[in-house]
Amino acid sequence: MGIEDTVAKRPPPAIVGRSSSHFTRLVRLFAHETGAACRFEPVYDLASVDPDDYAGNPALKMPVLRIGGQAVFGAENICRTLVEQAPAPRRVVWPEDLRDVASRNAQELVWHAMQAQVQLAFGTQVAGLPVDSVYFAKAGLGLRNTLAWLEERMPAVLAALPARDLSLLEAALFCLVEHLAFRDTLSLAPYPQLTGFARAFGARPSAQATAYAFDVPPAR
Ligand SMILES: N[C@@H](CCC(=O)N[C@@H](CS)C(=O)NCC(=O)O)C(=O)O
Repeated sequence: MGIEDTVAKRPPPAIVGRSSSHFTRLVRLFAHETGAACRFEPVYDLASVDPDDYAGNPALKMPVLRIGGQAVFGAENICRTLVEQAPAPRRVVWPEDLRDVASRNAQELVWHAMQAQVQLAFGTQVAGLPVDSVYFAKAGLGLRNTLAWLEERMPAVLAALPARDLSLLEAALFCLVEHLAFRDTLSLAPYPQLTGFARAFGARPSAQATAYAFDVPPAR
């Protein structure tokens, strides 16, 4: 059997994650934007401690991209892999292309807010731990402070971004803001700039094709 036959027999790339997860949505959005035909494999049980349920990720985290017999762990790694393998080049602004402190801080804070969402949702909703613990109270306050920071500075940061088809910063911010609404984490009323940005970004076909939803396991 020749190498072409081996490659031809490889399964198409698959994104392993959850339709309700913002990190997963980020990579699904990039897959759509880059024209990558990826299957989707839902992780139904968030409490599973079997790495096989996370495509072999020892951290027991998603998303994971199965591609060419390998597993790529983590949203940013996966986005980079999808762009590298895209049939047509896309101009993407990556974190290392951010040239000023405000935009670099914005990227850091968007990642932070996404992680805080995971902390709050996993801790209080999945694990059922007390919401009034200082662990969650501090995370909630840090999240609101972060959103206020982004609300004030994001318009100038976005205006200063280089020419692009897509930036990781904008795509991640969109997934964050829509996720806050989807999970009803807090009122978005104090953040009109952020919700306005999400409304505009949400018109992209990639955003419309990746709406949040809860995956339902097949009936046995
Ligand atoms: N650094 C990881 C973080 C991914 C992450 O936190 N994913 C969440 C879902 S949105 C997860 O795996 N949650 C399950 C858990 O925390 O146990 C990435 O960038 O992909």
